Amino acid sequence: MPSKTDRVIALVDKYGAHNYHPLPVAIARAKGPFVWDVEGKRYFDFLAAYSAINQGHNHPKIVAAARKQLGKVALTSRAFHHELLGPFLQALCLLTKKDRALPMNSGAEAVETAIKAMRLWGYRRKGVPENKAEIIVCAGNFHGRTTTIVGFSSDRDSVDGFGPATPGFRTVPYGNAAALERAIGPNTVGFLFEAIQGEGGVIIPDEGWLTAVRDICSENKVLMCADEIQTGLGRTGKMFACDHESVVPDLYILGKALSGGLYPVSAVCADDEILGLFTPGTHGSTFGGSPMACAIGLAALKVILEENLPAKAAKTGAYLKGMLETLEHRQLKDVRGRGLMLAVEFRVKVRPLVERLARLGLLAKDTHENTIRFAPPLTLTEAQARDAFALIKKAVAAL
Ligand code: IF1
Repeated sequence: MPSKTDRVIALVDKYGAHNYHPLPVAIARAKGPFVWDVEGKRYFDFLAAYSAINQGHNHPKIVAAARKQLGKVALTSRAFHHELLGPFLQALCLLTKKDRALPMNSGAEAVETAIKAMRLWGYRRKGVPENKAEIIVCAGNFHGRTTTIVGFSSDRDSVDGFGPATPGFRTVPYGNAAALERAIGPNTVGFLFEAIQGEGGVIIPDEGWLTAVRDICSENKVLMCADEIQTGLGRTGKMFACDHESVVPDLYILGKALSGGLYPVSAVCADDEILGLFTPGTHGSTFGGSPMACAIGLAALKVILEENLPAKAAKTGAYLKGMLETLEHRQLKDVRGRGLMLAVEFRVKVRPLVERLARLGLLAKDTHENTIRFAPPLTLTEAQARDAFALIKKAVAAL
């Protein structure tokens, strides 16, 4: 007799495109750092939807804000005003210390918006000839799945079969300031980067790289555009990963935890010199900045600030990283990360470890076969971190 999990999976296999290879776990409900599957088994969620759930699953204050908005007005389109957009945009500008914010839905949409903003600025403010704008990106990047974005990905799986690539992008090695400086030309309008590469395997650049990037971009009139969709909003132990070097980029791209996982909410934040260039009809989105998005986004930001989640991530992350560093295994290669954006790299494929952890009651995700990332909600307590580590230790011992 097939289990309930089997039946859930069979339906997806039968009717879905197979663009994922999920673990055989069917989640039925979630709360805080935990999820329960359809069989009633509890797991630590150490992926947190790739850092969209920094506030913990179903944070009561974010759920309450969504419930309050439901039944009132969920969507007006931007053809009309509504009372929550101003406060949400104001909250984003206060948080990022930027003049303006442009709300979108998915992270990729916000990245595309930032690309359009940098090109527009290049043509209107830097005098780059029309259609000649160049944006520099990093090898090992992950910025989303649209055809333009995958066109500048260095991950073959993301690119093959989806050409032709959008022109106007140049790739430099990650973390290499000299290579960035060499790649800048008269038509370079921006540098799009992650302050820590998530999908690249939690790759942390050398101390000083962010500062060097800031100087190079300022000196060459190139916009510094930080994709903080995964690293932002407390994940790395600071509000933004750029804060580790007190560097302020020209554009912040936010997403994921901007909604606490309840709804797709993303945004680009930048000064008037950049976002002021969008005029009516030059950009938009049906759901971007909707009453529901703003109600949830406001509550999500409030929780991050009220519960001081960046500081919590720093403290609990250091505690968990300290325990991970006690792991002993001849195939263990590296423990790295900042805040609660942690990863353990092995010399062997980690999928068996991921599967064993699931059986023990902890959900995590491998990246690039040999690395397992640990990125729980930032609300994880130290006691919960200890319990979770006990499972990790047990699974590694059996590897
Ligand atoms: C998948 C990866 C993570 C992101 C950064 C933009 C986006 C993402 C730094 C786009 C999204 C997600 C997408 C999801 C899995 C996950 C992911 F494995 F794909 F690469 F987190 F590392 N910038 N990352 O991390 O945001 O459009 O998805 O809202 O595509 O499988 P999105």
